[in-house]
This record gives sequence, C-alpha cells and structure tokens, in this order.
Amino acid sequence: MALPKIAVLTGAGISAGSGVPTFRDAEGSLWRTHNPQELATPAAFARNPKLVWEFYDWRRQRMAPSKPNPAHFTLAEMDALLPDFTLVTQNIDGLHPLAGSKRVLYLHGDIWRIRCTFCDHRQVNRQVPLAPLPPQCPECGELLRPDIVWFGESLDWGVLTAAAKAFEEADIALVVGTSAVVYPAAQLPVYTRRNGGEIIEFNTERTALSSLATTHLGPSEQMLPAWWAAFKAEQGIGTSGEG
Ligand code: BJW
Ligand code: ZN
Repeated sequence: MALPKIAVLTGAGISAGSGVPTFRDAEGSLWRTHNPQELATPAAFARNPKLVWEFYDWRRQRMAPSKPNPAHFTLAEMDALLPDFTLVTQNIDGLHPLAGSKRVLYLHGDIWRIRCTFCDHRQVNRQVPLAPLPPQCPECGELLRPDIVWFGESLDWGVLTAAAKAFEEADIALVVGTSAVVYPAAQLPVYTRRNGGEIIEFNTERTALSSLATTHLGPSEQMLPAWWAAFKAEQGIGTSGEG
C-alpha cells in the first residue's frame, strides 16, 4: 500500500511552544496590543516606514533567540521520510528550516529576508537590532522593507498554486496552530475535505476549521509528535522489514 499523501498548514501556534507570540488568541498576543491596520499594511508603511520598521525590528529581536520545538522537528522528520509531503507555512519566523525542513512553501514571506521597495534588490538579513531604521537599498538608495505579505497584498502566485495543488491531492491535511481566519491560507484545507480527504487539527482551541476536522488534538508541541509516532507504527514506517 502506498503511503497517504500529507499536506500540512502551520500557523503561529506551532511556534507558541518556542516562545514566539501568536497574533490573535491569548491576552497580550500581538494584535491585542498593536493595531495591524497601523503596522502590517502597505499604507502604514507608506505613511510611517520608521514606525513599521521599529515594530518589525522589535519582533526580530524577540524571535532571534527562539529555537524549534518538537512539533517543528516532527515536520522535518516527515519531510525526510514521506515521499508525498508538503509543508505550507504562514509563519515568517524561520523555525521550520532551522528544524531541518527542506521543502517549505512560505505563504506570508520571511522576516529574515528584506527587499527593496523600488528595484529587484533582495537580501537575507539576520542583523538584530537593525540600524539605522528605516534601512536603505545599497543599490538604488530607496527604502528597504521586510519581505513579508501584508494585509491587502497578493501572495506569491506560484507558491499559492503549489500549496493549493498539494491540499487538493492530499489524503490527510494536518492543520497546526492556526486560527484559520486569514485568507487565502484558511481555504487550503477545505480543498482536501472537498476531495474526500480528512483534516486533523492541532490547536489548543476550536477554530473556524474545527467543524470540518475529523480529529481535533491539543497543543502541537505534544500532540504532533504523538500523532506521528502512532502514524509511523500504523504504516510500518521506520520498522525493520518495511517494503
Ligand atoms: C496553539 C498553541 C499550541 C496557541 N499548539 N495551537 C476573504 C474573506 C475575508 C477577507 C479576505 C478574504 N480574502 C482576502 C481577505 C483579506 C485578508 C484577510 O484574510 N483578512 C482576514 C483577517 C479577514 N487577506 C489578505 O489581505 C491577504 N492577501 C490577499 O488576499 O491578497 C489578495 C487581495 C488583494 C487585495 C485585496 C483583497 C485581496 C494577505 C494576508 C497576509 C497576512 N499577513 C499576516 C502578517 C504577516 C507579517 C507579520 O507577521 O507581521 O500574516 S497577518 C497574520 O495572520 C500573519 C499570520 O501568518 C496570519 C495567520 O495567523 P495565524 O498563524 O493563524 O495565527 P493566530 O494568532 O491567528 O492563531 C494562532 C492559533 O494557534 C490560535 O488558534 C491558537 O489557539 C493556536 N495555538 N498555542 C497549537 N501550543
Ligand atoms: Zn533598490
């Protein structure tokens, strides 16, 4: 029997166990204290690039010491062992590659990448804190911006298409640590369900997708490794004499 095809959508909750704050759930999560309309939109950046950069520089400083947790490492192992596996993340924190995931589709970009608002200049930049703010393009002198997707901006079309295809074809969609309120990301697991596949949700709370899920499991740093161990045993992955 061929192994089931698995597609995974991760959100901020998978990194909660690594100390990275989420956006919407708990008291003190980011959007409770910071108005996204003032900080995570192209209009906000046009109005006050220094303020927006200070917000992202502060978040980079908070994220820099974070380490992947067992949920990130589990997904890296799945990437290595499963022939038909796609990891799609909304996260910009860089913890999936740090855990060893090789094939990752980044829907909302990467906070450790910076790009020019005018020319094609792009750079990987891990400097914390970043100075001076706002940074300027070394090639044309215009403003640099975080290489992330703000509200009202389009996602990369190639990335989104590849993600949609993976979820359409998947037998199992794992939905890990996302409130599933931001589109188009939240739509992806719906494709799996529509095509007869199942959704397994890992979240500490119920979400907009819970009613479509066949199974709901708790905190991802505990329950994802547990689910994967059971799945491997059931499928005979990693046992001697496997075919
Ligand atoms: C745990 C846990 C533990 C805790 N274990 N779990 C259709 C309908 C309505 C609106 C729209 C629509 N289509 C488009 C829109 C507009 C908009 C949108 O979706 N708005 C909604 C808010 C309504 N979408 C867009 O603008 C997108 N662009 C777009 O569609 O382009 C086309 C277009 C162009 C022009 C006009 C219209 C359309 C772009 C969206 C970009 C999102 N960007 C952000 C910011 C990135 C940069 C930054 O970080 O600053 O991405 S927003 C923010 O939310 C971030 C996240 O990736 C994203 C998703 O959040 P996530 O990951 O789900 O986090 P939380 O905090 O919400 O949830 C955490 C969960 O974890 C909770 O459920 C906890 O319970 C759980 N949890 N601990 C497991 N231990
Ligand atoms: Zn430039």
